[in-house]
Amino acid sequence: MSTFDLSTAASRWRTSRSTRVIAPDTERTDMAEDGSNWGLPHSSHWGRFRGRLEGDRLEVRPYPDDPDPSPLLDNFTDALRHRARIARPAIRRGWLERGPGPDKSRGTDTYVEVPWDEALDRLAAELARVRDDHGPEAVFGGSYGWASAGRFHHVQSQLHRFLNTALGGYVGSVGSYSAGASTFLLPHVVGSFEAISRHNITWGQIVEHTDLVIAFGGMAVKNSNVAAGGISRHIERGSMAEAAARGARFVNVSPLRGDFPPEARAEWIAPQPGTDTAMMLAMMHVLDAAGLADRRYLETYCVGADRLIAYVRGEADGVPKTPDWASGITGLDAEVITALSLDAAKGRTLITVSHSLQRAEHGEQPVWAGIALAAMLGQIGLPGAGYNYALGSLGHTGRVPINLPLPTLPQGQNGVEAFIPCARIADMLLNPGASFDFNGQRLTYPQIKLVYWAGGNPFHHHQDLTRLAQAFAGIDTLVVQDFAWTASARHADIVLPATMSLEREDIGAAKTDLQMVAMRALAEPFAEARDDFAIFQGLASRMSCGEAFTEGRDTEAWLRHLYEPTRAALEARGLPAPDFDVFRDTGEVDLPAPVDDGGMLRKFRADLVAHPLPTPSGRIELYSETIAGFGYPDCPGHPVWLDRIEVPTPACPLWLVSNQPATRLHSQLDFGAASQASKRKGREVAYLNPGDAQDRDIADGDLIKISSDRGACLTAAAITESVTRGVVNLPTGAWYDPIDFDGQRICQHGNPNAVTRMRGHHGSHRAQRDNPVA
Ligand SMILES: Nc1nc2c(c(=O)[nH]1)N[C@H]1C(S)=C(S)[C@@H](COP(=O)(O)OP(=O)(O)OC[C@H]3O[C@@H](n4cnc5c(=O)[nH]c(N)nc54)[C@H](O)[C@@H]3O)O[C@H]1N2
Ligand SMILES: Nc1nc2c(c(=O)[nH]1)N[C@H]1C(S)=C(S)[C@@H](COP(=O)(O)OP(=O)(O)OC[C@H]3O[C@@H](n4cnc5c(=O)[nH]c(N)nc54)[C@H](O)[C@@H]3O)O[C@H]1N2
Ligand SMILES: [Mo]
Repeated sequence: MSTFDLSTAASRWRTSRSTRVIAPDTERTDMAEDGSNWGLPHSSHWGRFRGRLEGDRLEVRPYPDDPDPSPLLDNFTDALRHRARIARPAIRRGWLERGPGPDKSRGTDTYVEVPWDEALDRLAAELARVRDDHGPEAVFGGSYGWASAGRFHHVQSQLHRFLNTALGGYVGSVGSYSAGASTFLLPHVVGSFEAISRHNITWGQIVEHTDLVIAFGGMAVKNSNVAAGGISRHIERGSMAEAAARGARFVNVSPLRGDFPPEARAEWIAPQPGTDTAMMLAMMHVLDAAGLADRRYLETYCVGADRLIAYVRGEADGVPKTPDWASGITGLDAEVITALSLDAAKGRTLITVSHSLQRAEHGEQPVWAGIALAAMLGQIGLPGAGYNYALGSLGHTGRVPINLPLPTLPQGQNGVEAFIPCARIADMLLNPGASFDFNGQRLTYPQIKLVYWAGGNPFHHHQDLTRLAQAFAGIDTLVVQDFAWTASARHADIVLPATMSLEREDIGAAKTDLQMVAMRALAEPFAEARDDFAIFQGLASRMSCGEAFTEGRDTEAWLRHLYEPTRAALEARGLPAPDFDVFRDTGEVDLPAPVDDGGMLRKFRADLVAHPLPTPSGRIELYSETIAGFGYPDCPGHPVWLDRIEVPTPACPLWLVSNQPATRLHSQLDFGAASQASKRKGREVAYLNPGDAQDRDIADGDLIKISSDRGACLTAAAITESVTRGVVNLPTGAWYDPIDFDGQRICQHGNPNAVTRMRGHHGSHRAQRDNPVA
């Protein structure tokens, strides 16, 4: 047994090394003639590639047919043998010495490495203890997170299957941090999240038809770079360039200029964060006053337009929602709002609202108001026009999903009924037995003793991390299974080293990708790391359910088994349907491109009697009796302007925008080359406007502290005109590295969730990430 102190781990992994990703055109010149026998195929959420091991480094070449490969591929190059990897199972000293139980030293304790057999024996015994003493409803296995692209080793599926088999179930979670409010709002108002965000407007329609795209929250290609399960071709930048060349106009409504690629030649309108609903209501006011609201569309296809228009005119509350009124809230010139509204009525206009807007306070409102604005323009259901929720937020949008079975690991039956919306993790742990509202239901928080996290990083993704640490201090046992010593691993009692996807065989697939990819093992597992499947197999056999968990299959047998439904479906359609060995040898199989038919909203426009929407009225609900019936003061029956609960004050005068990082996927591979190259002196960079910098005597490159009532973090300052006045932009994902400083717990690496606010919400739930800071 050896011991080591992880308090120094954070500085150890922060070393950057130089690497390169070979560009696609360089690639073809030194490859074999057909380009196919260099390295082995693999895939990730940020793109397909081939890889070849050169010593400890992985040489990576993007998929040659990808027109715009992601810079994130660079993060793989030095990852395999990086010292941030977990080498052996490790147990927190306090847990080893004192046994399971509440413990405030989670996050500051040291670890003892143990052999696999000992780690699995102890964990199996602890799982059995909690099950037998408290039942499976004392185990939280929601385990929110992105994990890796491979569909068999998808670790949440593996974990859920294991917990169902060994315990009879677990407390799970619903929803996502991505779309916590919109996922539950959209079905009440217009239709499912999939129908409105996915099978709707495509990039092809925009290239061909759209005159004006008004994108609330922008369409940053750094975001659409990414799609869960994989993405073979990044078409977003090229599509925007093509549309712009035809004369399409893009308007970037965002605090950051960089939320569109330069190729789109977007105009930039920057309202203060959290005020978009006021801008949208004022746009409705302009259309109504100018007689440009499409009365026929509103009366035929919508319900509740009159009530909403009465509110817009001020008949309901005495406040007409004019551009002047919105100017005072958004900080925009009234003329800018008026001109944009009039332009929107001139041609084919598409309104989009990104995920980011609904992740803030009153996040239902801009999603719903965006629909209302598009309904007033009367174009919902036309090619390239109307409304598409979150188009451009991920690589899944703007593409029609494939209607074909894809590999998925069966998870079995969960016998536990209790669940939480995923962002309620800290609320649940701190308030067992308390009741809370969710989407019209009243639910109760269960009493959790053991949390098992695999494939997600709560000390990255949750808000108010000081409070999250307090929540985890109260449970008996925290298990984290990951390939790297993340902040979550450093708070865990039992840490199990998993392989990276690069070290195992798998199948990459996504509903919005036209190829399924054989992900080949490119390297031997690091140190004693084991595949997630093998870890659960080891636990299941100790808990007398090994056979039920594996069904007698090893990895190879599972891959063949999971491939078969797709192959059979291809064959049934008379398409090339190679058997598994051919698929693995060639590295890919083509899936049939679905028809771009505009989906549900197009059909609804063509015939609303034959194709009503799945809402109570069958129409678009600009007023919803269902939502009004919930009686939530912060989400009444139609979209309204509700001010932010925390507004800038003299003590916290700036607004923090903690958006998705351009150089990694969330916190994954933060130690990788692309991510490290974006840091300054090992710290995450915060961007601010020259005016705001000057007011505070901040020079480019200075070390700055960002703080709120909840906590603080240290970052390097970068000064840029691309951030609007009053806003500081600190992308998320820097590994949380807290120290005690001046009586405060602060993150010395620049994780914005050290300062962000967490607020659950009646109608849905959300993790708020925009709030005032000093
Ligand atoms: N302030 C702020 N906070 C945010 C956001 C924001 O914009 N601002 N965005 C939110 C959103 S939308 C999301 S989706 C979340 C993302 O939150 P997460 O999905 O939790 O973030 P990731 O960093 O992707 O975490 C994945 C973890 O899984 C590990 N992993 C990867 N592959 C494997 C595997 O094969 N096996 C095992 N065992 N582990 C693996 C990785 O090392 C990593 O630690 O963050 C949310 N939090
Ligand atoms: N490279 C990379 N790409 C990713 C991810 C990643 O981690 N890295 N994560 C993926 C995931 S899981 C998701 S869910 C999506 C998330 O997709 P989004 O939530 O759309 O992504 P963000 O980058 O947080 O936000 C987009 C932009 O919205 C702007 N914004 C913030 N607040 C406001 C506001 O109040 N009003 C307006 N008008 N604009 C505002 C910010 O300037 C921000 O850059 O991204 C995906 N893509
Ligand atoms: Mo997300």
